[in-house]
Amino acid sequence: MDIDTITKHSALHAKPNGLILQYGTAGFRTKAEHLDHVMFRMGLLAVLRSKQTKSTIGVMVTASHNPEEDNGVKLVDPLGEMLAPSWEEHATCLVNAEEQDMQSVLVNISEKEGVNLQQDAFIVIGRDTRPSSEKLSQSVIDGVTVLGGQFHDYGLLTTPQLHYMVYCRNTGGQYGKATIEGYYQKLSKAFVELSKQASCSGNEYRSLKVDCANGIGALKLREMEHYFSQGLSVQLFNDGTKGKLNHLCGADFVKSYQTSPQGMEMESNERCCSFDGDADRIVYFYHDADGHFHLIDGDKIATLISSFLKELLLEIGESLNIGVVQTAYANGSSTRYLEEIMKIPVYCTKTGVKHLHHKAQDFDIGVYFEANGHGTVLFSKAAEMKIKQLANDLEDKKMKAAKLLENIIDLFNQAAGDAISDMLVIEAILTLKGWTVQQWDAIYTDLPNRQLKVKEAINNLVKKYRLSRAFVRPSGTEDVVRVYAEADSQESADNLAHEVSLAVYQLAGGVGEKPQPGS
Ligand code: G16
Repeated sequence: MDIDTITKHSALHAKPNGLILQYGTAGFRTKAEHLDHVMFRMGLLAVLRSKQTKSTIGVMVTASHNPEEDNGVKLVDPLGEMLAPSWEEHATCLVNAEEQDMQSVLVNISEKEGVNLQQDAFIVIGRDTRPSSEKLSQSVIDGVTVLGGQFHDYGLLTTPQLHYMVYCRNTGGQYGKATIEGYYQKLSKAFVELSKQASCSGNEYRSLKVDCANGIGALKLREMEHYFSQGLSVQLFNDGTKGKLNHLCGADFVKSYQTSPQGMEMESNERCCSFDGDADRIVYFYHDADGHFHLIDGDKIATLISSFLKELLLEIGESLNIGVVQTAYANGSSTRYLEEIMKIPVYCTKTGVKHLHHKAQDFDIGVYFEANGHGTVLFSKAAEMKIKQLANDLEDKKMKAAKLLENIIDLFNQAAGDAISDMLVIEAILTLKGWTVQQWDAIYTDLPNRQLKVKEAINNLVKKYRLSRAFVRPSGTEDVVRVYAEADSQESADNLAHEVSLAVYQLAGGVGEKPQPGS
């Protein structure tokens, strides 16, 4: 470690005085102008992690669903998962170190983690479309090179695409080719196969409206659409040519305010979906003939997918174990439906895909989705091999079901929740089932619920309402506290959410303010 060079470069990325940041739910996030030192230091940390794991590590510059003025950084571990918790602590320590302490913090981390400093390091970098992202990714590169790491800068990517690249590179290309072309080809080949299987059953070519949150999803979907256009035609809105990133649009807006995004033309009963700013979340929605808005969130996505997978397993007579992982934000109706009607076990983890991903690895087939639309499905190696073998060995209907499963496995991005991949999976399942969005929505009825953002702490008034739950937790990505409430009617859910918010404000000695869309 050449401390003089590190110190010299670090001075060019000086830490603002007194600024303390935490590695939150999904990395560091704050106003972009406060992040230069964070990026440089995460470049350094990525090199240490790469040397320790003898693997490629990913650094994604994005603040996902946050406003355009924010930015952030997520580190990606060798198998495409989120950074290990012990390294999150190192990240927080390094980012908050004063200049004069940088050397000792770096040495401490290396010693504690047994990093061989002579080992080669390789880092891959991606960034979203925020105006600040390009410069910040240069600061990451500065950190990587100053510690002698090699790197490949993929430039503009969705977050899940970077996770995919890391996974491919560390599995010797077995998972796929670590290029954007490789990603498009893998997913679209599986999707086109599924579309062919659907059309054999008489189901048709479809079209879908996509709200891209004015983010990277639009760019990448445009690049990719001709690969799968034989099975699906997409019409993009909020593609970044006019509007501001995540402003009054995108999955987080649609889910939080339970309303359609601005800038999208919708006919009644038309199937629409929204991505978030870095395209790792997706929610669906439509307006019915009476103009009522219907949200189909991550819970209903998990239900559609897990029910479909279970049906296929029953058809081929296989008893692979399948589980669904949710968080406390999951609507009570979805949990009841999965457990009581589908007889699929459901597990609850803390918020943050890293927790859900980890739990999902306990199953042959682990389906995980946060209600906000962030999720994917993990297949154990043994389950994948079994399904591939069955697709060869079985005959007739059973073989067809096994082949469907085989293609569905390839269509999921098993490294991370991925809006593009999830969209193609959902479209394939709906087409194969011959279902409309209304039929999907009707699987169960969501308990009315409300999620608010407030500035301070906690109380709950749950006992006053039927079928009610409420909780409050600090966000790990925004400077807010989130309030969630559900009850037997929308009016009760709204009242409960507001009463809880009010209690929080009173405890904090503040004055309540009802958040408005876009505030
Ligand atoms: C990130 C995490 C998600 C989490 C979301 C909100 O999503 O990856 O797991 O649900 O933040 O977290 P919080 O409630 O702590 O603010 P994204 O899409 O913003 O990266």
